[in-house]
Amino acid sequence: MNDNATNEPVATPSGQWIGARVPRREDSRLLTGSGHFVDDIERPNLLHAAFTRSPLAAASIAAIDPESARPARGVAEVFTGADLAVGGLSALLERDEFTPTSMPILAEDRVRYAGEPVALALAEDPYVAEDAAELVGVDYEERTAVTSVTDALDADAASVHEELTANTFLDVTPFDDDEIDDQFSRADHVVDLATDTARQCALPLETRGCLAEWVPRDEQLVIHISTQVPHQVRTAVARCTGLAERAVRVLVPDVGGGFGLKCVVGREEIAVAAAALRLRRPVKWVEDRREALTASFHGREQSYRARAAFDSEGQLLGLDADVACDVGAYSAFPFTCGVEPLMAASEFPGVYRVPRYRVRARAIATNKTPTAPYRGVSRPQIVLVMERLMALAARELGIDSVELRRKNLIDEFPYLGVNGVTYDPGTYRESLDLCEQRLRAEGWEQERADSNRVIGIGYACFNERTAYGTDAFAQRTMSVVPGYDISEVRMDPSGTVTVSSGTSSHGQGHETTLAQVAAEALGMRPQDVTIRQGDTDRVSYGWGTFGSRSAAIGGGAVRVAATRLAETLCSVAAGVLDIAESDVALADAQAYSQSDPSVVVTYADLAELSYLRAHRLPKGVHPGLSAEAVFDVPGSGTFSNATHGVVTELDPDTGQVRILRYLVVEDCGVVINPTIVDGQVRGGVAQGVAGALYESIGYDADGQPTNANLIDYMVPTATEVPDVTIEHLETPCAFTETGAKGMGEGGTIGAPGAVLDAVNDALHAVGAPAESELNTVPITPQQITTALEACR
Ligand code: MCN
Repeated sequence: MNDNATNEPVATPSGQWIGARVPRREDSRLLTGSGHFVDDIERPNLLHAAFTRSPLAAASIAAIDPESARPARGVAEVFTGADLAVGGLSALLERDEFTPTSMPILAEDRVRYAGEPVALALAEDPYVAEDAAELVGVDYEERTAVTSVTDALDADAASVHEELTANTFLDVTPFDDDEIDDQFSRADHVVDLATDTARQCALPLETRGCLAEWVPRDEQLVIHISTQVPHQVRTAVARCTGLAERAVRVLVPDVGGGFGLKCVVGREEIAVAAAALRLRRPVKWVEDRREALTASFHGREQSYRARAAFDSEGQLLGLDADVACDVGAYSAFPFTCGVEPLMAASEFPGVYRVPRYRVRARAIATNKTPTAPYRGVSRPQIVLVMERLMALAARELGIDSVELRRKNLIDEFPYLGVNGVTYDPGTYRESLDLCEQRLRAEGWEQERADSNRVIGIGYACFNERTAYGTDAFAQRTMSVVPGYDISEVRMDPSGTVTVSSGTSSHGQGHETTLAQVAAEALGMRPQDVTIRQGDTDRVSYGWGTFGSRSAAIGGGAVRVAATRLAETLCSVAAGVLDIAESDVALADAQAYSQSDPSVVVTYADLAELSYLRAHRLPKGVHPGLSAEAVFDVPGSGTFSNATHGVVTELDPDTGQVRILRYLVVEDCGVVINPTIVDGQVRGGVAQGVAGALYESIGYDADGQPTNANLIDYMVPTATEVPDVTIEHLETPCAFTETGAKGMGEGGTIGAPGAVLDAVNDALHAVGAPAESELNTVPITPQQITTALEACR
């Protein structure tokens, strides 16, 4: 609840800040045009950067001639890869099944996707820079492009990288079982499925961009960048340029979304940093939308061959899958091209008890844009596949598909999965029960029976592993291992607090939620706490924001540091008030005696004493009020869970899928800010619906992008995105400081599976034959009209 007149935050009825609907502090500046993004930064003497990009998907470079561009009027410099002479980016997995390759900052002898940067042109006028980039002469010798997994695995396929065998970066079978084939041959029911999901672009509203400048006074290369991972940008720039990390400072202004695409480091960003270092002039680059669609990172293009075995009662006996991910031309730093296959392999069993499991997962190279983690990373696909297998099995067994799911849900916690993962307690059954109960009560089945409308009701049950700590990431075998995070909490002489965090909000509202966490621990108001992120000089290291980690891990570090500062405040107050430390309590920005609440000192007085009149501090108490903490989550991380329930209506004339109802019942442990969590769920569902019904990046047989604009790449608008009703269940996490689990990806994870299930339920209800049901996304209007015609 908030006081509407002032928009002042109001605590929960029990006086807590955790759980309060504190209005997003960042919104007042973002909604009034006062946000400050990379492109708002200006510098005297600024050069604009534009990249010469390969028009071909696969070619050898016979020659690059920057001289054709250098003399052009207004051109300051043109760099080729050889001129820039910086090291490439290597994103490695330390396992035998992975073949390392390097991504040069500017291509020199080969190009491997249309849009790959080959040269960098710089000019004071951005249009001159664009023209100069076009003038760079590049002599290409076209090669055969490999544009699909099927092509890539063909025995006669051209090779994307000479180092790779069969165009395969990674081929792992992390879970195998000698008995699984026997199990399948003995099973009463086996269902199988072949499915593909389309390539998508995460498409943040703000494209990538950076401004790099050498600051002589600090002897630092300062990079202002739209990123999710400031410290990893620092590491990458330092490694490529040979600078010490101390000599690189990364600053993150407001960021207009990332969705995973900005949690890897782009080669363009390194090139801009290297150019600024070389020229000792500020250089800015802001990606245009076509570049964003062709040369930024993609995700989600995966093929599954999967089968599931059941006994006569519908108990799941085994799961067997082959996952091939089209990861494009390079392995992105730091997450590597293994991120999708490894996520799919480790998380596939999801919310179900799977006694036997085998999975093969591959990262296949093609002459297409490289991929990066995109919100949900493989989980939208594995949930879609699992839920589809459940629906197919239910049909074969002749039982209700919700009943079949319920029968197989994990219902005892902690549960050690066949995948070696420990699942902490959640509400797998309760969320399904509530979701089903709500939709049934709304009478959709009756509506369907009483009308000619082609209505379907679909569900997806899933969990979302969040708060991957160091242990969980170490399993991935990346050569850099994310996990922990660091926070510093500091009270200034006026008694207000600044928190520095290694996390990096880019739309999630951390300025609000992390302030709530600190305020709760310190006994003060969140509006008196300022959150600072995105400055690598403030925190010794941090892993930024991805993988739904910031509430659980970043919030953990904030909570521990704030609690330490609270302890210091107690000991200073005990000396000042001349009472026992155990008698001191903190509330409303005051320290007081519990035995006599009239004995009180304000934080402002304590802070003034601590900094400005330190000679009057009690003996043994040091001046200054600050504390630092590192927080990590052990083991497998923590799992939030949800059930999505969707009602769709199919239009037999146009093939349109209309979403009539979208219900999410979710459990992310203790909710720090329900308004923000609801916003995250809604945004996530919008992106999941985009994957289910609309978005698909196209390439032709030569590897040319076919829809790199926002007319042909169909991003859903407010008209297509449904209203989402959200119900919360709350199972506090036992090993995060606040009891919160992460949830930032869940909306995206559940939506494709739930929408597909609802569409197939509608087709089934009007008697479409089993073979007319759909298995792939996005679902197209043509598929719907064809399937409906099959029942006429
Ligand atoms: N939260 C909460 N209570 C909880 C859990 C979360 O109040 N129990 C709040 C958090 O404090 C935070 C937000 O919800 O303000 C999301 O928290 P969390 O689940 O920890 O996720 P992260 O903050 O680490 O964000 C990452 C996640 C991911 S992986 C992607 S991708 C994503 C997303 O968040 N990209 C986004 N949400 C996005 N939202 C916007 N606007 N833009 C993006 O690019």
